[in-house]
Amino acid sequence: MEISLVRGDITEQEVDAVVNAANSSLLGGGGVDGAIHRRGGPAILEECERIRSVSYPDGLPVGGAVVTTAGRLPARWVIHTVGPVFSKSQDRSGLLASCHVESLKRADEVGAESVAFPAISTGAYRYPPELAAPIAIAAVSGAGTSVEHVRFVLFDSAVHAAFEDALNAH
Ligand code: AR6
Repeated sequence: MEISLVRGDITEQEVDAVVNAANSSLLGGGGVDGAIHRRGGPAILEECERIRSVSYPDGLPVGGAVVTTAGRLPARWVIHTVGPVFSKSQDRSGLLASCHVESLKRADEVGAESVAFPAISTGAYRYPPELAAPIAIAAVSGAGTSVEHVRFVLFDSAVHAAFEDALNAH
């Protein structure tokens, strides 16, 4: 698998699937989630609502992932995952790793060969990028997936630098 890093906007990526840093409701929010629903249009939300009512009436658990259409985005699918909120007193790295592994399982199920990830949990969920980046890189590298290209799409320079350090150290 090839892992690349770019600075940019996840909604503009021309890949098979983009990953959404969602919340358990799957009904939208700010950050990556807001941008994906805004640019992808209502088809994504409709499918999320259906998934909620059929499979996850209590919400998608942290560390889980589901796949929907990408609506009007250049990608074909959106994989929605729920990252952990950072905690100083509890190690939630396993949940953050699970987001990546489960997302790649959904990608395998639909046959996506290229997947773009944002820096899950490093925004509203306050995970320090220097902790999140090595977890994300290790989880993706060890996932045992058929996905050939993983692209981390980082919005700001500090997060990009943290991922660059983690990739170099891996
Ligand atoms: N493209 C790429 N990265 C982005 C974009 C974008 N368009 N917008 C923000 N980022 P966040 P979380 C970066 O908050 O921490 C939502 O309300 C951002 O700078 O999107 O997992 C959900 O509904 C940060 O580095 O996700 C949840 O309630 C990273 O993406 C909650 O936020 C993740 O920031 C999830 O929080």
